[in-house]
Amino acid sequence: MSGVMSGRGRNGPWLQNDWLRVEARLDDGTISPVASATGFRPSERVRAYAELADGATAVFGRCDYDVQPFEDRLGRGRRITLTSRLRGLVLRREVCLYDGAPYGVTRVGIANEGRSPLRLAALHAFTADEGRGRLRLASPADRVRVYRNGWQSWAPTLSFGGREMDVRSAPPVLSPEPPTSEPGRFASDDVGVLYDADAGRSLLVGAVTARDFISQVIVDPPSRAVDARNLCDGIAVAPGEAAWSERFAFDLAGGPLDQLERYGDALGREMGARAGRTPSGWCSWYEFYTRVTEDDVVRNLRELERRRRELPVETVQIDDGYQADIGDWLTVNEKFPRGMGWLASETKRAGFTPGIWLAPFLLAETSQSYAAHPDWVVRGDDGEPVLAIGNWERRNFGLDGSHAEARAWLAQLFREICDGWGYEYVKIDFLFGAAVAGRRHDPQATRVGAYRQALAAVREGVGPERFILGCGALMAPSVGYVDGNRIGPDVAPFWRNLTREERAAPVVRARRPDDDLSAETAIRNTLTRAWMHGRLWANDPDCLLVREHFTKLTTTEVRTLATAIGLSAGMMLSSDDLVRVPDERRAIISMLLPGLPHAGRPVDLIERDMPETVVWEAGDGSGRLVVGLFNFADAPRELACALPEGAWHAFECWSGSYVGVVKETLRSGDVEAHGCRLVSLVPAGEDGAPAVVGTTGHISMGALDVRDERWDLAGPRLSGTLVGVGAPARRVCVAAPMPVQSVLVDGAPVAFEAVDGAVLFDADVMWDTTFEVIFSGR
Ligand code: 9PG
Repeated sequence: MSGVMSGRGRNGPWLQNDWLRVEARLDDGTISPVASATGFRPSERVRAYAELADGATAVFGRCDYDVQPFEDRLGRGRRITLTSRLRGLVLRREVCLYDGAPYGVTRVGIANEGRSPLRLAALHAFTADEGRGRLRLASPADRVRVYRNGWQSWAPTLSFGGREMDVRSAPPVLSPEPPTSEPGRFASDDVGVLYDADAGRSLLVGAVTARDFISQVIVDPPSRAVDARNLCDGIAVAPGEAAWSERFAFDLAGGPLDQLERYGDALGREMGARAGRTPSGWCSWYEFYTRVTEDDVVRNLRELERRRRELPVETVQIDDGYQADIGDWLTVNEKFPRGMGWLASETKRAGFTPGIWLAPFLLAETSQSYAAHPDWVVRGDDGEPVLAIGNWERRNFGLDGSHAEARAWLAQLFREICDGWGYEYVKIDFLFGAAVAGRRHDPQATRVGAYRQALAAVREGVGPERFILGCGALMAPSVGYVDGNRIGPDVAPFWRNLTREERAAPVVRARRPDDDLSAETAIRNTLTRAWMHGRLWANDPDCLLVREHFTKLTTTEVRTLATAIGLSAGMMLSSDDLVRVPDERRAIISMLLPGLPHAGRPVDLIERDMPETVVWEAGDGSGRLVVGLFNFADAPRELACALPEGAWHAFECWSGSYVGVVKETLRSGDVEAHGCRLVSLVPAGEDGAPAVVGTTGHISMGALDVRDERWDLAGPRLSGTLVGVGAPARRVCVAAPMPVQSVLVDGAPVAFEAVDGAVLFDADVMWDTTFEVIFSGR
């Protein structure tokens, strides 16, 4: 079939393409999507409705309809519009199918045909929850799995069993709304996935636009319900006017990870994602925190200059600690005697991009800015400023992005930071502050609308080319303004934040607490949000900490952190006092530079709260794979990963050892608690030709750090170039089906270790270095 077909059935119109058929009913305005290939029909009657602020609901009655071809940012297709006229208002629902996409897209609108304004509490665009509309599931609720996304950078994102408790979240940091407390009821932000394990079928519903409203997808397996809704903040729809929900994609094809990747593509396209650059850098926060001084930054700048080959980072970013107060960004404290402009020039002179942190959407109660402009913050019904977050031992209020003066101040602030001081990279933090619920200058501004107005003002001041890294940022509503975004909670120099009782008597917890700052929870989001990278922005998985001083992380845990960050292909930001980092630890940073060109995939994302298996495909025609196997348990365990067909040479990076030839399943053997295995897999060709199986120099284990690999039968010899990137000292593993006579590095013989089926040798690679493995004839 080519393109979307449409027709009229007994109950109403339908649309159909290769993936999906959607039937609409004219008696009640419901729709029923069914997967063309499998017949999967999650619900027979998916409703849409509007909730008014006075508690009334407006539901579809009998509908008229219209079917039209259309074209939008997601492609060409056909659209059904259902229209239901009620007393004084009209409800509309659009359903779109595309010629070239597996998902459908729907939205609901309300037009006011009465004489007084309507106030909107919520718009529900895709609700399967009652009577014949309830979800049809093959699995009992506890076998259903739910992928749950958080509303902002730091919010936990993970998969749950269908009867578990949702995250214990407290607004506004972890949730935009008070938490639900019923087990099995999940409030996912922007997008949610329900996976019916026994049937092997998956339903994704997610907002592909995020311009006006907060989108939540409530997934409730015990009630067999899904509800994709927008929180409308009580805005008024004036007589003669209309309001539309965001556009929600619904996808029944393939598995959860494919669906999330497709959803990310659609959201990125709809919102004009700025994705492409993935800078690396050094950040002052996780070593110096607010105590940071000018000397600390300069010392690290010099060290980076000295070690440019080993640590080729682009950006040196000063974090929280230079400013006089939250909101008073242009007043610098005494710890930076030469000023921030001087530091920016010094950073540039050393060959790095100067970066700086601000929390531009917060005003501290103690700041000069708040004293001068108390009308720029979001207020409650009582007229008092709304607390956005208590931090830095003071109350901090949310900036009102609907206030033109506040926006002008933002734009001017960033012009001074960028054009004036010379910063080319801004980390803008605590952004959710502009999206707290409350009263704003423009009563028609929604939280998301005002948030985006504030972001637009920052972008205006920063300019179109410079890099903006979001943090504490709303997710979908930030797409199009930020170049990078933090996708998890703060990393910490310890694995887990234990309570005092737990330190005294260690217990194995069923699940990690939700609001922890720790290496473990940072890694969780690094893996569970890897699909966002390159689609919505560059992912910032938060900093890599490798130091041996001022840390409780073990070598094992440091390697696990590095492996997760590296395989995510996100930004590599180092945050140690580098002069104190020993060589072997510094080599771990080097291994992530440059970063991978695309993200690895957490293939068991929906199966457990922390994915254990990440697969990266080189995608360069070599067939090479890199697999990360993670043991997040607190005791040693064996891990396994199903392999594509064929035989594979396997090499493990952290142990530097040749594993052998494996087929069907890669088994890790016992992996220590919090540990991982990083395995390079190269197809073992039928001809048995030698090949580089892996190196310990770079996270790609050969894909990016070995070039011009050549097998010469006449030698017989395998030759190539070890590229001068990554860790200087590295081990190289070559599959050797016959005895090796000698190994040459840059033309000189070196010692090698022959094991069954392979040969291993060490090379110091500062600059591109040739190697030759010479075999003793056949
Ligand atoms: C600077 C830091 C770093 C860090 C950011 C952010 O109170 N809190 O809930 C809270 C959460 C996160 C946080 C600080 C406080 O860290 O993520 O990278 O820039 O601000 O203050």
